[in-house]
Order: sequence, then structure tokens, then C-alpha cells
Amino acid sequence: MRAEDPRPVRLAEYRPSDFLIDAVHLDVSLDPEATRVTARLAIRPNPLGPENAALKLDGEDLNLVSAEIDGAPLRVDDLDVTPSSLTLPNPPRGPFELTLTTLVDPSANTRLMGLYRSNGAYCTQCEAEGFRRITYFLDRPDVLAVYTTRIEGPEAETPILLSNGNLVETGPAGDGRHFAVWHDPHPKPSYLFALVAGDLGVVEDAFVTMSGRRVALKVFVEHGKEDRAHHAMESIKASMRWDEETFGREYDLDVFMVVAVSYFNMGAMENKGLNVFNDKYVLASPETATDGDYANIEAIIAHEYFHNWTGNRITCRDWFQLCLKEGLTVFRDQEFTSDMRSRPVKRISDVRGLRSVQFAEDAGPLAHPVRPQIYHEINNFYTPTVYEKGAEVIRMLKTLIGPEAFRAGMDLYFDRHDGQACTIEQFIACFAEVSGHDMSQFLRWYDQAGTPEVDIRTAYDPDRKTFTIDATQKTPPTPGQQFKQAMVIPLALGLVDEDGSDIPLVVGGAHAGPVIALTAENTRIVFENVERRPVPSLFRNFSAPVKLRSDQTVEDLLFLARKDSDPFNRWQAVQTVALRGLVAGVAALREGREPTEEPRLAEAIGRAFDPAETDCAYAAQIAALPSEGDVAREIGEDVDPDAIHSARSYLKASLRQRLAEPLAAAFDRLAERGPYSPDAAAAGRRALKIAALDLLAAGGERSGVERAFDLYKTASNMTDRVMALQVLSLHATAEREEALEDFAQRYGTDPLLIDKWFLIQASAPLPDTLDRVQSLMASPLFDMKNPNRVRSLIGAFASGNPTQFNKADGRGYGFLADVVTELDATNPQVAARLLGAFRTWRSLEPQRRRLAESALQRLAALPRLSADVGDIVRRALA
Ligand code: 0A1
Ligand code: ZN
Repeated sequence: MRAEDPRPVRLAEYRPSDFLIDAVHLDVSLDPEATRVTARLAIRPNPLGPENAALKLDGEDLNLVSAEIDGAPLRVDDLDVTPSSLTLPNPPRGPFELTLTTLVDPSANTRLMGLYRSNGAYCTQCEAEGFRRITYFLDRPDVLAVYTTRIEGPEAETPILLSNGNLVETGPAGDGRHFAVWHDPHPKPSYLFALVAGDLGVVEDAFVTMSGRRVALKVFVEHGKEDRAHHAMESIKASMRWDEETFGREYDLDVFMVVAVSYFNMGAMENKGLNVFNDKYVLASPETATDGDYANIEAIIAHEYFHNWTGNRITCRDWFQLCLKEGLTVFRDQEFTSDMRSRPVKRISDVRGLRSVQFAEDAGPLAHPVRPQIYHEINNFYTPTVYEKGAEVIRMLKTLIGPEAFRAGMDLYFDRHDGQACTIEQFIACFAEVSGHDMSQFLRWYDQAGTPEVDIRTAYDPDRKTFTIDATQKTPPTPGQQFKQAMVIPLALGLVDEDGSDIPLVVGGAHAGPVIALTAENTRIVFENVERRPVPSLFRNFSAPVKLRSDQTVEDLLFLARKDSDPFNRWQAVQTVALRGLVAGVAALREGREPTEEPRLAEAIGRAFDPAETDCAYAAQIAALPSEGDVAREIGEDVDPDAIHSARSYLKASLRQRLAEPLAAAFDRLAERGPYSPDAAAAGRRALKIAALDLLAAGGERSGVERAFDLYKTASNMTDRVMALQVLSLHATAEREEALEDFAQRYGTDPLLIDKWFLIQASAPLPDTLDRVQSLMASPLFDMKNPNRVRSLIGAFASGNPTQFNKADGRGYGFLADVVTELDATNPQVAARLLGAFRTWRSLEPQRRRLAESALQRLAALPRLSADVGDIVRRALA
């Protein structure tokens, strides 16, 4: 039998640390299998803690060589060493220095947590609990220390030696070895520690801060890839400038470094002064990167850089407060992108992402609050709820108190809490203070899980000239939270008059809105002086992360699609019409009927391709139909992924027929002219061109497939080539196979391009996709030890291919369970994330649900399961 569940960690049981560590001197002598780490720790009892406490340090996969207190060796009996800790039962009662020497094996570290190797280089990942795999430590975010790090290694293999802070000394160390000493003056938690050593290329630049200090900027990449580091470098400078201008935040060290590594569990990591990145989010050139890559790099560089203030200077008291740094930093990077590119397009794409992943999480067995109250494995809480819903909560806060009070609250937060490890309450108190708002009800957004559903009914009274809105809110039960309380829901709205203008909002004789806070289960709002029935535009700019049900008619929505002044709701209106049509189409197909068509939808979508439409990026969003996942969520239960796919294909084919001419004209008009530029406007033109191509090829229509094949062959940039390949990949044709073959020939030596090739094949809604995924896993291009390869082949299949993962015979589920079983032995964190594909299994139709459940049960019964995978499996089945 499997071991018992490990004891969970509970927010309610938080206690400050019994001891504090003020300074850390690390001496790291690099060796592929036996790196020697000597840690000199300046420790003292916490004045807030109990007397006579034992000192228990965290440790994992460490080999203890020696231990000393204030220079005197400790005997083994003075210590209690277990696989996860080192305890001193009777430590000194005053300050003391503990020196520990341990050996670690970076080459055997396949979990990619702690010190490990990536293509020969050494690097570290310490968030959340990886530092304990480097040395014994109080590995918790509320223990802040000043770090000095000496790294020593062979000069030939590791000419570059990096750690946090500023470089203070370098020199030879004998025997062909050399050393570097780094000192970081800013006290930090252990999860922000980093070390990198290897033979790397570098691109250098500089930034002069708002107070005139010069900061050296360095981006380290594998040799030969330097010419792909320039976009990342430009993004660093843009981020630094933006944070000064928007939040008054200045950088605080002499050097800021980014290192790209090819083996990385997540996207990137904000280690103080030394951000380590998944190379996918650094490397870009017109020949190798798509518009999407350029945009991701800009956003993720910004995200990690912004953590310097929201996360590093002010950190989290405990891991339950993860959203304190993550939700806020996502909000900041979203704002940055909005300012750098198009605000409405960014909002639309963020909301698409939120709905497709976070709403799905909230609706299933893995739902949890933005600030969880309990966890078994913290690695599993780097979730869309903590990140993306966490950002929505900050956005609502800003909407409710207004931009000036929001900025004042941020200033107060930075001022008051710089250098501290904080809680959500401390953060929110800053905004309560500057705005005078009572935030107690607002705090429920952090503690109550689930997506609130808001139902809005309206009535116009021509005699009284009133327009009444009745809003009801309800949050469905989620695991561990049966009953829900009412939330503060900011409703940004407009009442739109015939000509598209907003009529003045008057309630109780006074001017009202445009944001009304819904705070009770039922709210009635009576607008006065309304001469004609207006069309309500609700939740403008997606003012709250809720599901809206309303009595808006298709006519209302089509009117808003044309006339609303809010670009988000013009897009939303088209989406809602399409979604309603798709849901009806699924019902029809399941009853053996043909879906009925809504010709006015084709008209609304057709406007995106009108030559008069100049905002192509926005038009491409209008043209993009709700995804299969969107339709599944809207249906909610008894979901049949095949029927959804068919209904959507049916709609696409009908749009192709109705819009054949404008689509072809747009495709030709938007053909690439001149050299490639990744800027937002040019990217928008390409996005719209591909949207046209995708519809032209709907149903495998020959002329569309031929166009796609032609674009593939003649493409002058990677976006066109990859997007054309993606359109081709949807239909079983000879062109598809020829293009896939050609792509592998051209780019087979570039791992990031192979990832695109894997992903495209794994996402294809074709019956032989699973077989193909399995044979690609056997190819030498695949590497189960590299998370990027795993995600682009297996992750894309499981989370990005609804029909093939959810094959009616259950083979997709069995396959994922097998891969997770294998991967769990080497990298539990990535294995657990793959299992996220099961987050919606309970909403499937009965046959698939049974098959998914038995795949999960098979995992649950395994004799050895990591904490990471065990936690997801148990919660998914609970
Ligand atoms: N703090 C990082 C996310 C991150 C979390 C855990 C990691 O360990 C494998 C790595 C990165 C961010 O928000 O970017
Ligand atoms: Zn982050």
C-alpha cells in the first residue's frame, strides 16, 4: 500500500520561526557529482519565539560532511539528521555561527530543483523549497538573510561564475580552477538565491536609472545564440523604464542579469539580480521566433523584473501568501504589455486565458482560493487561480478605489513594507487606509474559491422612464467550501442609446456609475430619466472575474457588437452570440439534427475582414471563435468533446462559405511586404491573415489548404511558417505531411523549433494523433528529462487536444497515466503539472468520466507516488 498522506500545512497554524538567520556565507566548490557546499550561518533565537527551542533546519538529498558551532566541531550525537531535516536539540541561547559542509550531486538532480545541470552548465532553482537541496537551512520565506557567495570551479568548463548581488572579487584558485565572490546587500529569503556557472555567451548593455545610477545589463545564453538575445535585452530596458514611470520603482543593484537555460521546470525565476529563464522565453530572432514568442519574452522579462519590488524587496510571509507577489506581479506585467501594445487586445487575450484555464480550474476538483488555506505540496499551487485570478483581484481593487488611490496605496505599501515578509492583510490595509474604503468584504476574493455567477435581468418602464437592473450573485460550492458568502463585485456598465452613446446614469436623483459595486446576493438598481429602452453593456472591460448570465437578446448583442464604446464588450458580444450558437449546435448534433445557422454572426465576423478595419490585432480577436474548451465550460456537464468539435467545425465551414470572398481578399491584402518586424501592428496583420486562412481551409477545403501550403513554402518569417503549418496540420492531406517533413528537415537541430513541431502534431484533432505522439516520443528528438520537450509533446496533447486526449475508448487517459508514472520517478513537479489535464474530468459524459476516473485510480494505487503527483491525484478523485 501507498504511504499515508503527509501532514498538510495550514495557514491557520502559521508560527514565526524560532530562529532567525541574519547572514549566510556560502562557499560552493563545483564538481559534477560531488559539489561541496560550506554554509556559514549567523543564527540567533527569534526574540518573538519560545525559549529553549530546538533548531530544526530543512534539508533534502544532502550528504552531511561536517558541522561546527562557533568553530568547534559538532559530534554526530549532537545532531539529529533525517532525510528531510537536521536538528540541533540544544543550540546556544544567544547568537552563534553554524558551519555546515554538505555534498550534493548536481548531475543526478533530475528534479531540476536545487543545484542541477543544464546542457553542461550549473544552475539553481530554489522557489519554493529548493534551497534545502543545496544546504540545510530555515527554508521559509520569512527568514531574510544577507548572502555572500563564493563559487569555485574549473576555469575551462565554468569561465562564468554568477550569483546574486554585486561582484566583489575574482581570482585563480589553483589547479586550473578560479573563483568569484558575490555579495547581495539586500536581505532575502532563501528561495531567491541563485547560482549559475558555465561556459556561456553574453550580450551586454546598460541602463541609467531615474536617479542617474548606471546599471550593467547582461543576458547570458549558450554560445552561438547571442544574436537571439537582443529582444530580451530591449525588453529589460523597457521594463526598467516603465516601472520607474508607472510605479516610481528604481532598480537597486549595480548589475541585472538574465540567464537562459534549456532545462527548466517553469517559465522563469526572479532570483535577486540574477533571473534564470527557460530559454524559450529569452531566445528570439525573425528566423526562429514567432510573434507570440516575441510577445511572451517581453511579458515574462517584465514579470520577473517587476518581482524585484513585488516579491523580492517585499516578499511573502509564508507560501499561502503566494498571490501577494504573483497576482500583483501579473497585474503589473499585464499593465506593462497594455502600455507597450494594444490595451483592448491585451485585455481580450488575458480574459480568454483566464476563462480557459482558471475558470476551468475553479469549476473542477482542483478549485482553491486565491489564497489557499491548506496545502500538501506547495509546488502544486503555482496555478492560474493564484496568478491570473490573483491579478484580477488587484484589477478589481483598482477599479473600485480608482487609479489615484490605487497608486497611493501602492506607494504606501512599498514605503511601509520594504524589506519585510508580508501578508495579504497588510497589503490590503494600505489601500483601505488611503481610500477610506472598508475592505473586509473585499478580502473574500482571497479566501473564497469558485467563480461567482451573476445573473442580470432588466426591465424598461416607459411610463416612469426607468430602467431597472436586478442582479443576483451566487458562487457554486468548491472542495471544502460548501456555502459561499456574497462578494464585492464591481459592475462597470453603460446604458447604450440607439446611436451608440452612453446615456447619463442617474440613480436616486444623483449621478451614478460607471462602476457599481454589487455587494449583496440580490441588488436592484433603478436608473432614472431613461427616455427609451437602452441596451445595457455589462461588465465592461471584464470588470470582474465572474460568469454572466443575462437577458440580453441576440439583437442586443449584435447591436453592442457594432455600437458599444467599450472595445472589450464589442468583442464579448460577438463571442456570446457565437457561444450560444455553438451550444445550440452541440445539442442539435447530439439529437441527430443539423445545427441551425445564425447568418448575422457571419456578418459580425465578416466585419473583421473589411478593408476599412485598420486595427488588425483587434479584428483577429473578433474573428477567433470561442474555443472547444469555452463551449465545454458553457455546457458544464455531460460534455461530449466530439460533438463540440463537430459543431465548431460546422460553424467554421459555414463561415467559409458565407465569407469566401472577403476572406480571400483579406488574405491577399495582408500578405507580407518588406522585412519582418515583430511590432504589435505588424503582428496584428499576420494574426488577421492567419485567421482568414484558418477559415478558408475549414473542413479541409482544397483552395484553403493550397493557400496554406503556399504560405508555408514562401514564408519570409517564422510566424507565417508556423501558423501556416498549424492550419495545414488540422486536415489530413498530403500537403500536411510534406510540410511537416520539410519543417523537421529545416529545423531538426533547433530544440525550440522542434518544440513547435511537436506541439503542432500533438494538437491535431485527427484520429491517429495519439499514435503519432507515441512514435515521436521514441524519436531521438524527444527527451523525457527536458520539461520543454515534455510539455510541447505530451502537455500539448493532454491539455490542448480535447478530442484526442478524450478519445471515447479512454486510450488518451491511459497514455497520460503511463507517462506521468514514468516521469514521476525523475521530475515529479512536471509530472504533476501534466495531470492538470484532468482538471475537468468530472464534467465529461458518463463513459469518458468512468474511463478518466479509472486512469486516475490506477495512479492512486501506485506503490510509490511523489508528494506532487499524489496530491493532485487525491484531490482530483476526492
Ligand atoms: N516565481 C516564478 C515562478 C516559479 C515558481 C517555481 C519555480 O520552480 C520550479 C520556478 C518558477 C514566477 O512567477 O515567474
Ligand atoms: Zn511571478
